[in-house]
Amino acid sequence: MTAAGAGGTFITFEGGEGAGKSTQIRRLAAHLRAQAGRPVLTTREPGGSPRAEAIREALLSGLAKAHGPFAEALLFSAARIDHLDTLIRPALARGEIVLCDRFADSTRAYQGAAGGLDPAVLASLERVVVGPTRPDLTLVLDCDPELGLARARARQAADGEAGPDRFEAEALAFHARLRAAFLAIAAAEPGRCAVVNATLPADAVEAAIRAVVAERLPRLAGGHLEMAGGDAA
Ligand code: T5A
Repeated sequence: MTAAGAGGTFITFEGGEGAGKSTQIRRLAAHLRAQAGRPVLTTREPGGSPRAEAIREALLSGLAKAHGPFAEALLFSAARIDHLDTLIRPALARGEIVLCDRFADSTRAYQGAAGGLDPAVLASLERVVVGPTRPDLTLVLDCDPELGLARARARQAADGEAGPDRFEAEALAFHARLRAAFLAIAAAEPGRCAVVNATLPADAVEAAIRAVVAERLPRLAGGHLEMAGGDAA
């Protein structure tokens, strides 16, 4: 049985803005689809289900900002509850591999360490919201926040998107606290988390991620998934 408490495997990607999470999720999903021989679901937070995507709009447009970080944490949690109930847990129960772009560590880092909420309160909230559905592996993509924000800006310009969203618009000091928070989470939970140097070119980051997955979840990425007896994680 996996840490997520089901037959599937739950991998989350975390890190600051523009670290390359979306890019690397797409690449790992393609690799695992070819190697693992079972369905791979990619999803994101906030969002991933219709009701959670509606909450995402309110959060990233800045509509909820005036209510303060605790209200924002509650909204991220409400989105997470629906996402878990309607998408993640059913996929894990079917034995699928779920790759999620951000999860509960983002609440700890953004609303907690950078936003100033009491970590004990957030830990209680996380216990209620996430329950036993803990990631089997969390890949923390680490890079200098200035580099990540520049990448995010370049992508927005290329895609013709509007300016920075609610969190990208925060001061550099906020993003520096985020980086420290993600590294602290990884240091506190080394069995679950692995830090990947995201300043490298995308191909090198991809290779590093594949190496971590091969080491931590060997039967998943090794091309010879043993279905008998359940998941490898
Ligand atoms: N949030 C979220 C909270 O505050 N609390 C929570 O509980 C949760 C779940 C989500 C926001 O919500 C906050 C955090 C966020 O602020 P989002 O739009 O989903 O908003 O934000 P991000 O997850 O940060 O998404 P980004 O797209 O900004 O960053 P990614 O996914 O890390 O980066 P990616 O892959 O899109 O890459 C960005 C650009 O860089 C290039 C890509 O091609 C792309 O153009 N790139 C690289 N360039 C050079 N070298 C590399 N290695 C590169 N990798 C990617």
